[in-house]
Amino acid sequence: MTNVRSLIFSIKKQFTVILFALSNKASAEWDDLNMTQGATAISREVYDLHMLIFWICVVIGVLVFGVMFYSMYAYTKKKNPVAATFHENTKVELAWTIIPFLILIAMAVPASKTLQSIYNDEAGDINIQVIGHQWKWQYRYLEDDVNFFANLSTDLDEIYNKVPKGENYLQEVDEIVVIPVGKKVRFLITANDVIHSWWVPAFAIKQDAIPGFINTAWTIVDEPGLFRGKCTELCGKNHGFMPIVVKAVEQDEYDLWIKEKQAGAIALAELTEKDWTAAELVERGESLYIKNCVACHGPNGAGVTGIFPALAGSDIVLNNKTRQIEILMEGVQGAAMQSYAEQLAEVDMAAVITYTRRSWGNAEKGDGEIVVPKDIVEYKKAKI
Ligand code: HEC
Ligand SMILES: [Cu+2]
Repeated sequence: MTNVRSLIFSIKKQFTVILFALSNKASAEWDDLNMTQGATAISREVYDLHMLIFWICVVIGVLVFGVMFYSMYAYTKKKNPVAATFHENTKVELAWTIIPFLILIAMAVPASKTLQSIYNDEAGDINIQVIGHQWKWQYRYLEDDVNFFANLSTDLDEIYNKVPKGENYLQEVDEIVVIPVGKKVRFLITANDVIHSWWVPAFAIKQDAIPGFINTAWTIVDEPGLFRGKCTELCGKNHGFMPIVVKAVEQDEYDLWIKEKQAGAIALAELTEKDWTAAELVERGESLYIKNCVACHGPNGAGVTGIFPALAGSDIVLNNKTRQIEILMEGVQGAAMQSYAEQLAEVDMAAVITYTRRSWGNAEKGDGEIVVPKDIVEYKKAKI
């Protein structure tokens, strides 16, 4: 008995606390609970639709519950001992069929209009191919020949709770997608391995990325700004680790960015010609390893037993340079080990391979040979 009483008491107390908290919430905080308005005409349309339907539901709710509570109050057995009988009342039944039907149609009309504009797949002023990989996004600017991968840039120490988590924890990447404001940007979304989904709430874009299919989405952003999103299709171990960051900038800033990207690609190609020492390659390779390989092979090259092989002490990494290059260039069919041929320039490919051959005691145990960019160039030539 006392248990029940104390339970009721604690429920009452919590209820009062909740009511108190609710009544004190500023309206700005209420906005936090609602869907965002986003940054584009479409996203605002979606928001308005959401509010419209929400209020229709509120009105219906108030009416239905109003009638219900009123009846419960006004027609108690005491006040109204003999119940009315209106079984199979045709008029009432027609009314409660036709009225909801009309309400549904009325809601479907504006919703379909918005959906239609969302599904417009005509070419944009700028067309960007978006490719989902386990677990990163690749972006190809089709007109400008710019191509890069965006990897999660959150520090591993934050992820493993060794240091406090930063403001944009798991929402930050090393390469931001830049687009100009006021231009129609079309995204051609697909995937390389499993199904992913490209979601940027501020643009009201949420589109599945499916291997072998190209789904489109588009946006016109009005104002410069930084927008964050994430993969929203459960795609494996690091599904929560492939965020999206898009920056909308003025046209001249965009043009500059494209030029820089193109110049960067040329500079990278030139680095291939340089004579590299082992130390230089290892230095360059470390950050590339952390960015591209750590998710599976681990920070110390120890891998995950039974799933991802250790690179520390691996026979291939110790003694079989040729096979190692082949694995990195082609991937391993049917395994999570993908091809890095497109993701890493020759110099970076050589650097990351050399890094694994020289780290974690591998240099002492194996043949210690390094891989230089020319090896990769030659591998590519032999393939053609
Ligand atoms: C998504 C997980 C994943 C990522 C990321 C990844 N690998 Fe792998 N890697 C694997 C798997 C799984 C295998 C085993 C493939 C097989 O033989 O079945 C493998 C095999 C290898 C092997 C052969 C090792 C052996 O002893 O068989 C090397 C070398 C290697 N990976 C290097 C790398 C490098 C370098 C990177 C980064 C550029 C990288 N991997 C990124 C999953 C991954
Ligand atoms: Cu994904």
